[in-house]
Amino acid sequence: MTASRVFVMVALFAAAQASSAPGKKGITNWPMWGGSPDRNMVSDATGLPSDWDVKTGRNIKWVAELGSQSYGNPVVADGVVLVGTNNESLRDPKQTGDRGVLMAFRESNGEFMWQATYEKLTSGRANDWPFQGIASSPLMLDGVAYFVSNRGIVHAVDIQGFHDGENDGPTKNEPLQGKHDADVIWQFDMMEEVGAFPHNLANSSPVPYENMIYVSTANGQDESHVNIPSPKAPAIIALDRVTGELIWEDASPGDRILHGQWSTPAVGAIGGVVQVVHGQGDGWVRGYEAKTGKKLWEFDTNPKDSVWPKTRNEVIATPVIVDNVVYIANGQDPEHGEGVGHLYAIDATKRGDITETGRIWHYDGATDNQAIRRSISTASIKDGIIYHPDFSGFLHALDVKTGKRLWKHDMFAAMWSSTLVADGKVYLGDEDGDVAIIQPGREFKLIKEVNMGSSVYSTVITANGVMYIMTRNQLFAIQEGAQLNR
Ligand SMILES: [Ca+2]
Ligand SMILES: [Ca+2]
Repeated sequence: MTASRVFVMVALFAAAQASSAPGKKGITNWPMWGGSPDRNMVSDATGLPSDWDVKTGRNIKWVAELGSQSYGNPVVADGVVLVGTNNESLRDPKQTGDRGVLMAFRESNGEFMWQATYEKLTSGRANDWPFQGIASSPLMLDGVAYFVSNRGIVHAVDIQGFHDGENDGPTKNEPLQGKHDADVIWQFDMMEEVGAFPHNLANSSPVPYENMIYVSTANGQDESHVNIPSPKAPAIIALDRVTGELIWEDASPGDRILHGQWSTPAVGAIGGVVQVVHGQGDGWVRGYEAKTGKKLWEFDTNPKDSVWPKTRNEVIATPVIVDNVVYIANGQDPEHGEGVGHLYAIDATKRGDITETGRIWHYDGATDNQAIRRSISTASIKDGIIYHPDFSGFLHALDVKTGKRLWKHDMFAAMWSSTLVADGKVYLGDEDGDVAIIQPGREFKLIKEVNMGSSVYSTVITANGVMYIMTRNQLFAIQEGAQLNR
């Protein structure tokens, strides 16, 4: 990565953002969780398959082997695909044991390029759950990938690694500098620098605006599930993406964190103000002025009479911003099982406590047993319809203006993943490894269901005409007309 290339990429990204209006997304790159800062899980890609076969290799372009558990959703830019996984598919005998791993593959053929690996924290499952690997979906921007490791460290690394023949800085003293090692640019340790105490695992997916990236700290309870060791540590931070320096932070949840903080932030222009919107560990969603970190509004996603953990939930899902409205569901750690959930449309042009004033609609699992259950999934909004999965295995399609249910589909398996709406199809994977392909619209119609042979906790993405689906242990590149010889 050279300086001149950075400037070219900055200009290109500015142009891409200016035209980030619907119509371009996912046709070329998919450089972050949700494909764009608004996190809306839609793509305008065309020519995507509605059928493939992992056994015969029909419509499969390539397959890459991952660890045994993979939660860092794929992203694609600059000819490189990045995923987060664990170290159970050992690629370097010098880097053994339980580690979080970020793997880079060549987009064209799935060839392994490089990896960044991180030993587990010695504090164990309180901060860094065994074998969970890297759960952050990276942000790829201007030749740099930003992600959060299992050690609660925000890393900036060169997307091309050492394949460009340069050690990019400021960090130049990497202990491993082989072709298959990561070229680190900078790192920011959230435990050391802002006192964050990640509960079970740090997982945030960074989101950009201008010179900044925004990251959730995962700050939460200790293993007692009673004590919050670091109530003054921020829930969200803004870092300078060139230097890695802290620009602003906010610790609104304080000692009211219910459990952990695993929601990832979104960015969008709302009523003329660019906001960062973040679901936090006290069950509230908050909007900040992106530039300054000034808190603009806050919204409680739980009824006032709800009680943790039975009926009161945290926010793990990512907020989605479309036309000045924020869409968010609440839920709980999958370890807590099923329960009632809540899905909201929030008018984020309002200010202050907008729990009442900002509520456009509320799709309520507490009063309507047909409505949403606890959810950790992110919405897709397209053509006046919001598609939203829940952890109990139901996909809900609602009118986006009224919040009224159009249909509900039972996948008969837990869902950690989110929908992708693209090319006249809704793609959705579940814990049984089934990927449903559904016709978008006001009436339910199943086109096809394909089994991937292993659980799908990831969300389907698209880039350059290819779909990517990550199972627990493999990454599939899926393309109409491709044939993988097996
Ligand atoms: Ca380099
Ligand atoms: Ca370096």
